[in-house]
Amino acid sequence: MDFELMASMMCANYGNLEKEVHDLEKGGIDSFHIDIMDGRYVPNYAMSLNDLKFIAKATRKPMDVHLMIEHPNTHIRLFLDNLREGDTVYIHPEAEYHPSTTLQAIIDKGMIPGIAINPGTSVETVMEMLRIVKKILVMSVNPGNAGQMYLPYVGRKIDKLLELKEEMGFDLYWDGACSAKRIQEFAPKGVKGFVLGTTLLFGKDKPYAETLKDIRTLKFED
Ligand code: S6P
Ligand code: MG
Repeated sequence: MDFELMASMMCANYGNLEKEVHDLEKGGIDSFHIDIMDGRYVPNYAMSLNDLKFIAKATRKPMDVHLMIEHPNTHIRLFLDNLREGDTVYIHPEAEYHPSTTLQAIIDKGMIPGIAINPGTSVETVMEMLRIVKKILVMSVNPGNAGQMYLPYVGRKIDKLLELKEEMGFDLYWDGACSAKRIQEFAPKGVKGFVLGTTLLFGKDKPYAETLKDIRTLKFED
């Protein structure tokens, strides 16, 4: 089964970030998920602009930038100027008065526009934006931290979004508490990619290449 795997770099070992990037790359990761936080939109800081710049320089793989910041339009240039065409930028629509303006700025720079949908945000409130964006990042945990528990009520929202994706023209991605079981359940339904954090990839006594191979060779029911 074909699906993308993104490494959640806030979970990486910052003692040797360059090696982390190269090990993940060698292991076959598809892109690097960068969780940018401002301590206001979410109660945490995690990664910032310098982390993004460092990782973007250390690899040719795509960046998958998840902006958990208030009013992203105010600072969107800082991020876009440090990305390459084809990289993805997600904003949280409720963090902006005019999210479609910010999405347009992302499109104008040749990057892939996305929105991240919180567990408590309903599909109906973002319906118009589904036509503008190319990617939807469904949060299956509340944004702000790694290592949280999966919120099972998100599953129904994913099913709803999967019904709309062809007509509206977007792909669906999973962020939060991603386990092998979730991939086995949701990849066959049509979720295109999964952000891997502490649940499956980081902080284990296992080389990244081995974990990634195990995920790629997971068994799926017919
Ligand atoms: C959460 C963030 C996520 C996490 C990721 C961690 O605010 O957007 O990208 O880093 O979910 O994965 P895990 O398996 O530790 O929940
Ligand atoms: Mg994220």
